[in-house]
Amino acid sequence: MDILGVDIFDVLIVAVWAMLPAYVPNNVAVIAGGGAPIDGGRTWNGERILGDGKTWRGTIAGVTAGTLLAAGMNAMSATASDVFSVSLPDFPAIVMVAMPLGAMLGDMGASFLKRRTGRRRGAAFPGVDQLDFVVMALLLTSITAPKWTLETFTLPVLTVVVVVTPFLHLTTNMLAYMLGLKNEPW
Ligand code: CTP
Ligand code: MG
Ligand code: K
Repeated sequence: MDILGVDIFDVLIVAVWAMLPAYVPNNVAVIAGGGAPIDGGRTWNGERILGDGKTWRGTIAGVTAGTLLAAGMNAMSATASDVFSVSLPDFPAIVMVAMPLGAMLGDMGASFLKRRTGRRRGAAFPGVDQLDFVVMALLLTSITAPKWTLETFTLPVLTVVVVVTPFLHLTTNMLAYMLGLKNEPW
């Protein structure tokens, strides 16, 4: 289906492909998380800096998984491009790290904001929860690989990312909740 001369299915495939190394880290952190919190239990104005939900183990596992995924996707981008009849991007080495690291930093930034606004661990922060990792992932790739970011995230792709990510996020978190992996369905 074409909208303004753009095939929306092609755009969707490119958007999900390009964002996958930023989507997966949060889910891996949920499975791998636990152990020492990044803030070491420290507080600021009586509230935790980040809280027990942001751990070293979850963060390192998330970034590692996202990086390995991007490497694996590079190995199969030509095949996948053939299968979907659309040109899917490779991830430059710096982007292989910047995407998952940005995603984890965005999630951490959201926790920082939650603690500053009286939201306890696990509290929902609608809007922020669904897009924090997208904003930071794209900010980090923009800084480390500006040309690649501009070429990959064209206006149609970026629009689809912003619209589709909240739905994907809500669906995966609901699934993780039903599987008993997550404490809250958001
Ligand atoms: N997790 C982790 N390290 C991270 C992110 C997540 O260990 N950097 C794990 C934690 O076990 C966390 C779970 O994944 O409880 C769910 O992640 P998230 O919903 O982001 O954390 P919350 O527990 O809801 O905490 P917050 O309110 O700070 O978002
Ligand atoms: Mg949560
Ligand atoms: K979160």
